[in-house]
Amino acid sequence: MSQTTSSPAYGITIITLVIGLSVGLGYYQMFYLPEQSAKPEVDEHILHPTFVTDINIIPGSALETQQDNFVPKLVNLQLGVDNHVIWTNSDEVAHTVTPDTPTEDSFSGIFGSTGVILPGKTYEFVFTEDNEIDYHCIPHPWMTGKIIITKQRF
Ligand SMILES: [Cu+2]
Repeated sequence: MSQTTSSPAYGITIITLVIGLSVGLGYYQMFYLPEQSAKPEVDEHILHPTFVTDINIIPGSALETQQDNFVPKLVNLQLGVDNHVIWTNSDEVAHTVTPDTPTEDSFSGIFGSTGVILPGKTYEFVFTEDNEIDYHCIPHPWMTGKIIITKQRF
């Protein structure tokens, strides 16, 4: 007889296969997949840089006639040094920090304030990748700023 379908060994093989597959699948779903979709590993120095960079939304920023609004307007950041940015709204009007084109940091997520930054409130973001971002304020599009993030130069 060449057919072994009825032999108990065949059944055991099937069971072993099924168990093996389930264990493999379980591992894939519980350990492999979450690890794949988890946030990338980012250097501690980049997550907690030496300095915080402050950008002030100065009083009167809502006025189109006023040249200064985001101060400083152009900011050069170095990863691991000063890539943690805090915008403070010192104006009496609500403003936004909105990138000209949608920008996402693979660790910190989507860049830009969700909704408005109320007077006296802040918006902060930790940049973890080199990038060049032009941003503006939605209610006052003449308010613009630029962030340039570079890797450490050593
Ligand atoms: Cu504004």
